[in-house]
Order: sequence, then C-alpha cells, then structure tokens
Amino acid sequence: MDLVQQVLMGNRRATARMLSLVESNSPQARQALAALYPHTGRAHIVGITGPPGSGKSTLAFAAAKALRAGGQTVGIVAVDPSSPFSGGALLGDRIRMQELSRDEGVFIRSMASRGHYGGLALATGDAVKVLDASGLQVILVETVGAGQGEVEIARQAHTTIVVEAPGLGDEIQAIKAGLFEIADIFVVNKADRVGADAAVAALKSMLSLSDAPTGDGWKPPVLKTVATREEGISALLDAMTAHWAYLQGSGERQLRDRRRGEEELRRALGAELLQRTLVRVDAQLWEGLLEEIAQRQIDPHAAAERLLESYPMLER
Ligand SMILES: Nc1nc2c(ncn2[C@@H]2O[C@H](COP(=O)(O)OP(=O)(O)OP(=O)(O)O)[C@@H](O)[C@H]2O)c(=O)[nH]1
Ligand SMILES: [Mg+2]
Repeated sequence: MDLVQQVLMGNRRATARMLSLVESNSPQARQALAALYPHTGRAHIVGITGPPGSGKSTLAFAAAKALRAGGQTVGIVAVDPSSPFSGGALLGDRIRMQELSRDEGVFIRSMASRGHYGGLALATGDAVKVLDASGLQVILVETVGAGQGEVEIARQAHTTIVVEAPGLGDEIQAIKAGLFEIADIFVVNKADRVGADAAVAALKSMLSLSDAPTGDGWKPPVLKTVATREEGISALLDAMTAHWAYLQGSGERQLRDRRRGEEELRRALGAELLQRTLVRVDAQLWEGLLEEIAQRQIDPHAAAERLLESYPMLER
C-alpha cells in the first residue's frame, strides 16, 4: 500500500512521513498532495492565536483532551519555535503534551516558523491538508498572533479563537495585529488572575462599538478560561461547535472555503513564479540589479519589472 493510501487509512507513522515529505516541496510531495486533496474538506479547522504567553498551547491541550473525551480525533499544528510542542516547553506543558501524544486519537506536529517554500501560511495549509485527509475530525492550529503571517494562518481556519490574558493590555495589541477582525471566539485565559473581568468587559464594549466583526450574524462570544485547571473548556467547545454549525447553516462555510482556496492559489502562484524566475534568471543580470538597487539607481519594483521583461512568459 503506498504512502497516500496509508495516510487515508489514518496510519500515524505514514502521516508523520507524509508531513515531512510535504515540507520538502519535492515533485513527489506535489504528487502526494494532489492525490490527498480530493480527500480534504471534512475536518473542522480551528485557529488559536494571540499574544506570546497568553496560554494558547495550554488551552489547545485542554481543548484537545476535552474533544477526545467527547470521542473526536484531534490534530494539533503548532507554529512557533517557543511553543511547548517544540523547544522551550515548561515541564508542566511537556508532561501534558506527552500524555496527549500517547493518545492514538491525537496527532501533534510542530512547525518551525521560518524557512518554508512559499512562506509559513502555505506550509501550514499543506500540513493541515495532510491531517484533514488522514481523517482527523478537528485540527487545532496554534500561532502567535503577532505578525501578518500569523494572521494569514488564522484566516485559513474555519473558526478563529483569539486568546488574551488579563493585564497585558492585549485588547489594543489584538486590534493592532488585525486579530479583532478575524476573531470568531474571544477567550480571556488566565481568569484566575486579577483583571480578567475587566478584560472581558473591555472586549465586550469594543465588540458592541464595532459592527459584528464578521458582519454576518455571528456575534463572537467572549469566554473566560483557566487553561491550566481546564476550567471553562466545555463552554469553549460549545462555542466551537456552535460556530461550526453556524458556518454550515448560513452558507458562510462555502464562502470561507472559497476565500481560503483563492488565498492559497495566490500564495502557490507567487511561490511558483518566484521559483521559476529564480531558476532561470541570469546570475549576472541578478547581481547587476542587486547592485543598482544598493546604489539607489533602481527601486525593487522597477527591478522586478525589468527582470520579467527579460523573460517573457516564464514557461517551464
Ligand atoms: N495562571 C495561569 N497560568 C496559565 C494559564 N494558562 C497557561 N498558563 C501558564 O502561562 C504560561 C504560558 O502558557 P503557554 O500555553 O505556553 O502560552 P502560549 O500562548 O502558548 O505561549 P507561546 O506559544 O510562547 O506564545 C505557562 O507557564 C502556562 O502554564 C491559566 O489559565 N492561568
Ligand atoms: Mg504556545
């Protein structure tokens, strides 16, 4: 049985190998992704984003555990080198992670945040497709809600959870980072800390000031959790389920799938064009342009146009 078939059967070892293959972006990887793609589109993709240290990983653990208790299979993709799924995990988180990763119904994958062909969002999207095709029902994607890249990833999700913690003035950060617009559910985590109710009130008043961010009838709830004590998790799961049902019932799901498809096509196109240009460009022409840019004789946009004029129709 080939690797694609094994992944479609939900074989964990094959899924891990497929994820590594897909990250290589080799021609075999492309073929495998093409074969898996018709089997995607079933999983509920949930983005968990928010400032560093707000408790995203701990919340993802607790949510995954509760989803498992409800009989669902879960994939977790963590996009951040400092995540507990990779490098700087605290002992508590590492123990929770090991407990989860022993569970046959949970698949965990951490991704470096740098060095991906076509950028982080494209690589994360491909990893999610593999987990989706392997039959996992809910896929949690954790990103630090700091940069545009991370917001792009959160936009790929069906449901985006924006996590905040009291006392860090996250509300303003969230707005600045564009998280406010993409949030389907707000979570004030670390509700055992002082200031949680104030953070909830601040978010609610901002929501009431703004027209519903999604403008489509779904009003993002503002929930309180204590992820380390797994408190407030069942309300979070209820909100995730309600939003998923809302997306199906309102037709919003099709719109979002289409929007995601377009964004992925644009990213894949950009990456492919860049790749084809770079393998064809004459090294001397390239170096010459870099020099002119450094000497402020040409700006990068004009340089790009001149490059493309030198290679009409970048056919294979
Ligand atoms: N008091 C309290 N601490 C919490 C809670 N949730 C998480 N923490 C702690 O906060 C710290 C950061 O938690 P993480 O889950 O790693 O936060 P994160 O948002 O994933 O962090 P990055 O991935 O580095 O951005 C850890 O020490 C957790 O144990 C909570 O509800 N209350
Ligand atoms: Mg984390």
